[in-house]
Amino acid sequence: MKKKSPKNKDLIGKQKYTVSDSNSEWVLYHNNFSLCSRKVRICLEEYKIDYLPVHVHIIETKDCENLSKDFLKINPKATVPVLLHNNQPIYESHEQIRYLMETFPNILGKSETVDYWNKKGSLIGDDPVGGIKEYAGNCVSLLTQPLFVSMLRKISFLKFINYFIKHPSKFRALNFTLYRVLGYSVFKRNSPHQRVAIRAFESLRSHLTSLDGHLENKVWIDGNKFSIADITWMTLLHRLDEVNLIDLFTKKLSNLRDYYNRLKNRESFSRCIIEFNSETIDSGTQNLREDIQKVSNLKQLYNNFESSPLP
Ligand SMILES: N[C@@H](CCC(=O)N[C@@H](CS)C(=O)NCC(=O)O)C(=O)O
Repeated sequence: MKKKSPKNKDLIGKQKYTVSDSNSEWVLYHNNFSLCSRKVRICLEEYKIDYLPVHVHIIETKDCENLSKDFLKINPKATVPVLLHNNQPIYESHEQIRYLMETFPNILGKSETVDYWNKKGSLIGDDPVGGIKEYAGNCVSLLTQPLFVSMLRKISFLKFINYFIKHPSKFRALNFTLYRVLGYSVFKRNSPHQRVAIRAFESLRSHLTSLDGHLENKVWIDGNKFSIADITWMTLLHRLDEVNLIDLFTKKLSNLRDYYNRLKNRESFSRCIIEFNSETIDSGTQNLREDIQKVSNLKQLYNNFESSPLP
């Protein structure tokens, strides 16, 4: 096996070296809850590609398997998903999807519209705050913070010591440690986390309003043809459902609401999102729903969303 341990922190796209000696042509290192993993799983399903799934726990789902020596050889940045094609890694979910589109150009439609909305739905960069005006994926990632708090509550403090020491992104590790230590009080009035969440909410509302306008008289983003852009937005809208924001966003956006209902009826939605749900995910989302009603810092954050002025 040709092997080289990658060092570069900015690994993006397909690499020339191999990181495993699997017999499967396609291997996906993924996590059941991770939004980017869901996106690539759905893509592989829609393309009908046979692949070997390798589940990797991340701290919010139980453990830090992504920080193990073995996984760091697969991805030194410690993130999922990682797609291997003939054992060569492809990093970053939007690159993995682009690679699939280029490898199988005739399966899902491609057009400027698809590119535009797919890019708009992406999560780009290590710090999501920078890209909220451009990317809805970055906004959704920031609006997931309350769910992270809810899910991390059950994880022991001891695991966070290992997490903080080993994680290659100290910024990310610090944030997650704060969620565990401070709980929902990270969102208290005028805190940086509260301000960022409100900015993300407002930017996302503007992205969703544009999408709602675009969807007028359309079944899918590119008209009648289901595309990669629909996969991207399927995962984003579902995440907004998980954080109890979908009704608030779609209340006045009926095209978007109907579109999300169509997405939920798609087989890949059940097979790649719902069937991968776990007790941790279900109890995290359920507890968040209850906490929004009763935990003051969280309740106040959601009240702020509701009363935030329209652009
Ligand atoms: N931009 C990356 C983001 C990947 C990412 O942040 N993955 C998260 C899960 S959604 C992760 O691996 N988290 C684990 C950790 O950082 O410890 C992509 O699109 O693949």
